Amino acid sequence: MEKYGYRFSFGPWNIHEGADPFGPPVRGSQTFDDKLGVYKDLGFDAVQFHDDDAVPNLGELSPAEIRQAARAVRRKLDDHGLVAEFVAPRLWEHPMTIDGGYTANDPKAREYAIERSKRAIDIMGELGTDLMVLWLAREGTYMRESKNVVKATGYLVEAINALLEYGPQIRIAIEPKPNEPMDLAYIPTMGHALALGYQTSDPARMGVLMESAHSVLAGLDPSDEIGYSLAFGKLWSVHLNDQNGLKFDQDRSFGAVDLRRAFNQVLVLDTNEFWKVGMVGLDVKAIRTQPAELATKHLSNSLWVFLRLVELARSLDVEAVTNAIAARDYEQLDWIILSHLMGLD
Ligand code: GLO
Ligand code: MG
Repeated sequence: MEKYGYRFSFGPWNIHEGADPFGPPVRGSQTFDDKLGVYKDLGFDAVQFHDDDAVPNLGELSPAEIRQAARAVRRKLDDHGLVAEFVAPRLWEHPMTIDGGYTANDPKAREYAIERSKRAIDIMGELGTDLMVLWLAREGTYMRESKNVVKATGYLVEAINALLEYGPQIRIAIEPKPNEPMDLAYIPTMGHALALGYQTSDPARMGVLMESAHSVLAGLDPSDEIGYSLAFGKLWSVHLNDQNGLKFDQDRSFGAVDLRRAFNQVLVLDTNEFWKVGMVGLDVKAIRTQPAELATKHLSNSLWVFLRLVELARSLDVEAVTNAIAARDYEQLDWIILSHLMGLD
């Protein structure tokens, strides 16, 4: 398979049991080891981790034991010829993070969130990755008046500074999302994430991860969100997927809803040589009704769509595009793109 220099990743949560807020699992669960076994067959190179994907019982272990458990996971990765792309502290399930992690009103909860994130940095060291991803799931409000946004923003900067100091080698990529689980998230877009990074003690080690569905939920265009952060040299990873309008976060297969929107994401990534900078993460979920034995097709389909769109990006008639733009013939530009996507040119 020609991969044009791109490396692909996903997380264990992308092979899932299909539970949603209104119903139980519809597929049996697979062990982490089972999941590791399918990465290469599906064409993937790297694993994305939550801290507890790597060390499930980390709450019961000492820091030394957590490191030891992470070392065992590293050996499994090595055995499969895989690497870790990033580790993300899961700050949205534990009772101490019920009201948010870094921005909780309770100082003990904020301390828990920072300490837990330090353990994630320990795990990163053992797994051999310098990248931490912060999806700030509960850093926001269900009720606007319940937190002080000015204070909360300060808490976010303080927490990140503490992590940058604890891990002098690490880089942190913020994954913005405007809502879900919260009504209103504090860091909803690339612009918010970038600005926060520049406010920390070491802006050079602060970047972003763009997820297509999150950009759509924010009412923004994913390719512009990608391009904006690329312009600052700050796009360090992506979660490509698709999203059918403003509703629950769907994590549909890449390109499944809007192929042209997917093409534009690939076009901006590819023309800016993203393969040299970061991996292509596919944060996709099989739809709930997919039978268990077929519940990895969303991953391989997304990867294939990406690679096919790379080919289409590279074979786009740039001269025809330039001429159409020069003539301000935007109907022609529309046609060039659509006919290219439909294979008519
Ligand atoms: C949810 C997010 C989530 C993160 C993952 C890594 O909406 O997309 O899947 O990407 O937890 O931090
Ligand atoms: Mg994501």
